[in-house]
Amino acid sequence: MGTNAELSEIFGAIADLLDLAGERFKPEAYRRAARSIDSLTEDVRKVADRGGLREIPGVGEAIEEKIREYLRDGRIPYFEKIRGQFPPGIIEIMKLPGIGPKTARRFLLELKVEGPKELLEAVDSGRLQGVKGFGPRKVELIRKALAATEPPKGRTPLLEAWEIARQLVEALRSGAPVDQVEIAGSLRRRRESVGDLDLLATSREPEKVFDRLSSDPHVASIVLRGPTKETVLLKDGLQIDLRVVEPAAFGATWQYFTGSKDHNVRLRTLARDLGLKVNEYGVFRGEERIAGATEEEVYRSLGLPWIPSEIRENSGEFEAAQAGKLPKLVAASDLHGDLHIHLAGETGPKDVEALLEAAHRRSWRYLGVIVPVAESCDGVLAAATVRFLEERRRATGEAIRLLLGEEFDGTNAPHTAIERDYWVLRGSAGTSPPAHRDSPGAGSPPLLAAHLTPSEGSTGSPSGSLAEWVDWAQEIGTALEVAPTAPAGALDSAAARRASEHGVLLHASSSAATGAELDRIELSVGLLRRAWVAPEGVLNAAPWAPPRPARPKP
Ligand code: DGT
Ligand code: CA
Ligand code: CA
Repeated sequence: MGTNAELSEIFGAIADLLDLAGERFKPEAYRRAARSIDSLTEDVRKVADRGGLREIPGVGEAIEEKIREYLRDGRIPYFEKIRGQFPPGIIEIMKLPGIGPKTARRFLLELKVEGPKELLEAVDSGRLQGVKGFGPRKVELIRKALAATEPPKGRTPLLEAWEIARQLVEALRSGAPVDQVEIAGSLRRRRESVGDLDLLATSREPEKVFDRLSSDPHVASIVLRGPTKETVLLKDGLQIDLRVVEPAAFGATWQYFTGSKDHNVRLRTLARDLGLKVNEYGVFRGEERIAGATEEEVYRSLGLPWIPSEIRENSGEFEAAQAGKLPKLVAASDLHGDLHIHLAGETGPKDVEALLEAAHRRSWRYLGVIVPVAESCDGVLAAATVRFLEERRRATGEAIRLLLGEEFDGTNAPHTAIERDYWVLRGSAGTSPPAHRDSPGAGSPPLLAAHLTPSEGSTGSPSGSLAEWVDWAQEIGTALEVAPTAPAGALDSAAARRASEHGVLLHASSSAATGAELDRIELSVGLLRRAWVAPEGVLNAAPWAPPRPARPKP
């Protein structure tokens, strides 16, 4: 910045601070000087050297002195003095788009608000309501201005992103003139975390689709809107990219925005070798579009079968596709049950009924509820729930078999209240697997799976010990569990791929505690698909006879 621009900025800031202080005429004098200095064609230092400062419109004795101070010392004490009279937070507020010093002064005097955080609290608690000059529109603008100042959000865990995406897709499908709405990007690839959310729609009226998105209650601010694209930020900072395209290009655009980047780069190279060009609008031979409406068409035009989105990472999928050896990946419809439903203290018979109903809608054959480690059936679960479970479990001719599993962390003593059907080992991914090969207690039911939690305090993947767990599971013939949230350091898709290649069965769990949460199993399935796992590699995908307590009653 040149000296002129710097000085002009300082005088502008002084004017704002004087407004904030409630001064009546001084602010305008400083603004006038700021404008004149900014539009000077000569460097202000030269003007000073030839003694011409007072010729600048708006520069009187007081301002001339401040310019000289600045040229001499690089600072203006008066500026520092008035700035020091205010809480720094109110100066931040004053700079927000659409607010300004006069409004900030009212916040300070009438509401005793001193910073952005308190202002947001005042907005949220309704304290601004009824204050003169702050109608609902203005309040909403203030809210969105405050939201835009929040630091950019880091990556969002898959489960969180998926839940919000499902709501937005539903809102667009039911509330906007769209033909098709789909999820793209890393969320469609079911990456363990997503940077931003990419959505894609076809519509003849993109404006209306964008209007629907921006008016959604989750949306805090609009970053940009063009003829085919809108970007918004949600209240928690997650960014949404929505594109609207014509149906003839839908497949090509969906393919392009699903990525990954590495997959797309490889696809473009392949096209070039065939004398074709591929971009987000289609596959072209010269000027002629030869594919674009569907993804199948796009891949077919390049001599490839359709490649499942979860494995589009340029990690072997092209070689497999070209050799006709793409794996048949497990799908949610292959599953026959879930062996890791969470039973917590509050879970009552009604919740179990709702879970059974949801399982029934999926045509499942069994549902395994797990008593978590460190919680005793007798102590935590209501007696009614335990009785209910017992009865349902023993009932014959049930469409869905209810099983009871118990978590074991290597130390907890088996509970006595109910008879369990199987064990699940809860192990930390950061530690070595237990030396013992048997499930707890001689003659007790089988150890079906190990559920690995991230090692405490770890952020990275403890790949060394994960490999040990894979060996262990292979050796004792136990499955490893994948959950809808794969926090850093737990069994992620890379580790699951290694395990599956070693012949270890994987268990796709929903970790649900309610009927509605059973849908989350789709994320575990997605993680298994990313891991290239076929139905044969999945414990709960086989038409499998659920384990029954084999031992005689003592
Ligand atoms: P994220 O958001 O970081 O979790 O990952 P993605 O894969 O969703 O990345 P994003 O949102 O930046 O872009 C979505 C897709 O769009 C990306 O997977 C591939 C495609 N794409 C975006 N920018 C480029 C690019 O510069 N070159 C290529 N080839 N593809 C791109
Ligand atoms: Ca993305
Ligand atoms: Ca994006």
